[in-house]
Amino acid sequence: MLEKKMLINGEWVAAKSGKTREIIDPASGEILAIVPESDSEDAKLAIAAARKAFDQGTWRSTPAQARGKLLFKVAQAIMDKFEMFVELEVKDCGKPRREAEFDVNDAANCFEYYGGLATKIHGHTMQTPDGSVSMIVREPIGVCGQIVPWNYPLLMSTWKLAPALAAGNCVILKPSELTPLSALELGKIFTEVGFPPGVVNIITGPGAGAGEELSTNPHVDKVAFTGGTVTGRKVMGNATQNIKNITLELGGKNPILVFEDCNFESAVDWTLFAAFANQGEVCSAGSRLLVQKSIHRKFVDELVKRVPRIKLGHGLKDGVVMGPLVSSAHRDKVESYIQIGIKEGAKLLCGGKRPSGSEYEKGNFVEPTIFDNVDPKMRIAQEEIFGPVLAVIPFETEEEAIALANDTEYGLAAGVFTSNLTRGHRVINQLRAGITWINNYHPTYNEMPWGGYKQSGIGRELGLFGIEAYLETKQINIWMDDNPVGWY
Ligand code: TXE
Repeated sequence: MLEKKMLINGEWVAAKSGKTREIIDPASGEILAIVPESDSEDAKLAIAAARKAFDQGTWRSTPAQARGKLLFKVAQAIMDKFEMFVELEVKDCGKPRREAEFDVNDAANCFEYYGGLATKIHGHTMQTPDGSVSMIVREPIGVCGQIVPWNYPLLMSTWKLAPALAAGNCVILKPSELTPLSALELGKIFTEVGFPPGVVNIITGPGAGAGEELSTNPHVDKVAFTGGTVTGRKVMGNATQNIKNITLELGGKNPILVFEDCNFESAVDWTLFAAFANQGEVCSAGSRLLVQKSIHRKFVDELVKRVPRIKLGHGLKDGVVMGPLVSSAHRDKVESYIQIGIKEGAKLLCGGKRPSGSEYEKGNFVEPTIFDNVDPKMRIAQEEIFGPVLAVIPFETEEEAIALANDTEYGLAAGVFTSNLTRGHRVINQLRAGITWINNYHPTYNEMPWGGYKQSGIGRELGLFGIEAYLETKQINIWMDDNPVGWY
């Protein structure tokens, strides 16, 4: 079994307390590795290392071109270790191989994208009424605490690290305590390609302790968090103590709006993908299907008919397209929501239970589940389940669909299916969501901003917005007249 260390100030170290945690393959129950269980003391050391690296200026004064080139090297190194990262992501968090392959490619592309953007950070000059020369320059924010979840361990780490480093910040990344392995492998790459010590620190361990230190410590200038809304609220509360810059990417209860004039085949396909990709453990998962009454029956029948095509199993096995949930605790949560749905009176059309068979006995599997006749006020229609559970709500009119779509505390993502693009656009314009799709669902691009309205978060990741989130803005005014101003 592999015993891992974490990365602080360019050194691979154990937790000061000596505590460790077993990392488990959620499909097989196999112990994959043992990692340090850091606490606030370790986090303080990592913060001090990042602070020193930032204040000494080595990284932020490294020419942008050189910073960009190092990020290109990270991208290349990820591709050189492609198969290792794919297997690690599958084993660590339970996703199917083809989704892990997408993630690893996307992570490399993201480092490349921000490597390119490093040289495009620039300010402005402004004309002023008194003839002084006024400039606006962009600078890194400083020390950034970055806290990421377990559903896309490599990709979420990348979305945080790549823009922050391109902008010249120094970082402490804390992966989820459940899935730290790909982040530690990324750490190796950072040291191999030549990042100076302290610029990237990676600490493993739980939110209480290490995570809280990152969001409260006064030497951290920014905290960037992806995770559940409940935890996000805590992180935000902690960060207010010293007015940290903050980015939050939180949960969702995202609607898929299917109109009677949709391309039926395509809408069915995308709906299944929206709901069940990555076992539904996706912040942007389409977890509420709003379908027009005239096609409701036919549409739902077709979904149910196709569900058996979703083969569950260990993500490395041929043909498997859905893995287990990340932990037994999380499966308990998802199963409790299924029971809530049944008690609330929703009609269980398929799934709702664990698959039978010896290959599933040691894993946290739950069958793809569809509830029909869901009342919009039910908990399964309002709360984020974060598993393979789709709630179907029929509607009559466009106005009703829009009202239903907006009727949750979340505002992350939404999809609309219609052959009438005018309608599609009209509907999207009225949806309170940051990521939207017409006639597709889920495609994401490193070049496009990612984030939500309402309680789905604050700020945006990716694209130009993603680098903005890691930059300060300074004005410099240069007086151009040698004569004394003569004010007094
Ligand atoms: O995530 P948490 P959990 C949702 C989903 C899920 C629920 C709980 O609904 O069921 O959240 O999942 C760190 N201070 N999402 O408990 O707690 C933690 O160590 C600082 C949505 O696993 O949000 C991990 O690194 N950090 C989601 C990270 O926060 C703290 C992805 C996320 O954990 C902390 C995952 C604290 N007090 C879950 N407590 C999405 N939006 O993609 C925990 N952490």
